[in-house]
Amino acid sequence: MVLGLLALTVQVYSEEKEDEEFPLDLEDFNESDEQLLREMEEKMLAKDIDRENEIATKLVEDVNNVLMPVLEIDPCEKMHCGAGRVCHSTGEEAECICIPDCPEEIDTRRHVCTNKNVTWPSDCSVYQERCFCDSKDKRCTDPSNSHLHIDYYGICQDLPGCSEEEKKDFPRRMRDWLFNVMRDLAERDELTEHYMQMQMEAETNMTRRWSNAAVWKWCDLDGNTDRSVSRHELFPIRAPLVSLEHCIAPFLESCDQNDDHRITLLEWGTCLELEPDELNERCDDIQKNIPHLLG
Ligand SMILES: [Ca+2]
Ligand SMILES: [Ca+2]
Repeated sequence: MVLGLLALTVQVYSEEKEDEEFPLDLEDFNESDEQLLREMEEKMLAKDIDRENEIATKLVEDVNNVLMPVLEIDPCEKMHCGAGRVCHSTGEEAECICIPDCPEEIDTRRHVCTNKNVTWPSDCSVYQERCFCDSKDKRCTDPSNSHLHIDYYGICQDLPGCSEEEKKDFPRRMRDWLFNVMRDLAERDELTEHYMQMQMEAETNMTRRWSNAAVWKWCDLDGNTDRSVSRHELFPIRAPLVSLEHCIAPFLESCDQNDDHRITLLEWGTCLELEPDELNERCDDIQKNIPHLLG
């Protein structure tokens, strides 16, 4: 869903060209950029759905285990393999193995630039290589690649710097952007009830306009719900945008004010130039809701 930020913004932008306050420089975007980001968004959304399905499956299992014994199950059905891995079953046993083949990506926007500043043909190929090197597979091309990760999408390039003036203006553009993305998701009915209410509040209460969107995005990024956003958790907002919006990387760096590699809600609010007392930690945690579902 996070990857949709830009795609959504593009869509809103095309509908609201007269809005001069609109953030991010998207004039250079064409339909195929939009299509690409939309697909990336769907990929992320699918991951969210997977997580929800996992929880739902677990609930059903718990109920079924009480009511009836477990019938024959595909051993891979319950396996969740990490990036670059797939489940492989041999009868009753299941294990995660390195993905044998990655789909070929011809579109250079789907290539990725790694932390070693080397362009790889796809995200899949990076995760596959890491898996090979992690598991000492002879297909690993360089043992140090067990720490390989994606820096950003697109081929490696000299990224233009973010000028002082742009840096100064960026928090405002980011606030606008987050608000517009949240509004767009609400219109498409893609927010949970909890965030839908926060969005409505943002529409009607000027003091909540920016802060609710900021809180929503921070909660959304905090995948493991430990109430801080790690560098890893910034990936969905950073990697697809770095080559398109050159101020996003320095902006995100500046958010971790105490340099402990985690962004607290207060730090997030501060770098978006919001007042601390406007920030209430109002995350909607699916996990936290489970006890209620069970009654
Ligand atoms: Ca976290
Ligand atoms: Ca910090």
